[in-house]
Amino acid sequence: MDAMRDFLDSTDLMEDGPALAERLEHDGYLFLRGLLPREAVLDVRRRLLKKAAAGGWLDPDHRVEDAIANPAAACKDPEERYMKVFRGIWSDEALHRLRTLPVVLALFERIFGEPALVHPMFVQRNIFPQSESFDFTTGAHQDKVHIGGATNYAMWVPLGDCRRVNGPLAVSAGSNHAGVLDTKVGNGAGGMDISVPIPGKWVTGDFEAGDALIFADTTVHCALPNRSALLRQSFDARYQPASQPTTEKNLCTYAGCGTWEEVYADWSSDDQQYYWRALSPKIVPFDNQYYERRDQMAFEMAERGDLSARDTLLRIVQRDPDEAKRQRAEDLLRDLSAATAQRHGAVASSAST
Ligand SMILES: O=C(O)CCC(=O)C(=O)O
Repeated sequence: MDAMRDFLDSTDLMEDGPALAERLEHDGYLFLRGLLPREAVLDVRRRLLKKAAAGGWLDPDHRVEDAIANPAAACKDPEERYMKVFRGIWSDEALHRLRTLPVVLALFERIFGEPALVHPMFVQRNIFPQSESFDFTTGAHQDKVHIGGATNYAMWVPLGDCRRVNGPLAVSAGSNHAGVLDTKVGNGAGGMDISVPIPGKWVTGDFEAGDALIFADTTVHCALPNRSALLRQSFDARYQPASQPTTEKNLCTYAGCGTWEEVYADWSSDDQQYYWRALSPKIVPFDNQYYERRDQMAFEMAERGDLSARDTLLRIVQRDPDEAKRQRAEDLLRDLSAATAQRHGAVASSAST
């Protein structure tokens, strides 16, 4: 990957729906400064950092608002120690409301020329600093294989200022024209990275709280490594024309976060709960071929003792509806752990002789 250039700033087009739509189609992304009110984003940042601190994710020797990560607590989705803290974060009422702010809905309505369906399912990310023993940098991938349905667009928003050193997102401009590219097992978010040369030109930038990056479901994107001491927090939500079909999984809660009733249990108001039902979204089946291929690759890797299959196996255990597959993944995880323990034992005994 060459040194990355800065995003093309589309803020000056913000009010011009057709011009935004044309640029989004051409480059595969839009970088918009100050789309969301900075104070609203910072408020959510404060709320989520409090939950992260309560879960032990932040260094207790620093102020919570400094967001300095506790390296000893470094963990990642979908590990259970991550999920234990994450469930409370994902259900945060103010976080959910950021995705559906009137300014955001109006922007997508201008781009689509019709009302937008905001997928109820969205991702909130907590990326611990990269270290020798920990790395959860998002690899280069496309969202279409994960989201399915009609063409949809992600909005990626950092919860606070996010400089290059903090690990913001990067996109390959123009890669949206290449269709769905071949994939391999990946270890970052999503667990499915591109396995072939990536078309387009990589761009990234420094974000301030309130800035947003919008990109198509075939636009290849990745994150820069988090080379700072801070926990990088962000969310990515998806939008599509309300007349177009989506898949059932986009109407569900985030995997491992319980039912909508459980998510809404602590909300202060029921305003906007189940908002999508009024739009009666059209549902089409999810195309599972990409996950099936990834999972078969992960099984074969694990059978060869390749530890990099671990995150995919964890995802299968947590998310796959097929019990036989879940069982196979659990058995392989057990074998990998036993092999790792044996290797550590052998290293320790050779060091002591
Ligand atoms: O925040 C990240 O590291 C990954 C985000 C991402 O892959 C997405 O928005 O689709």
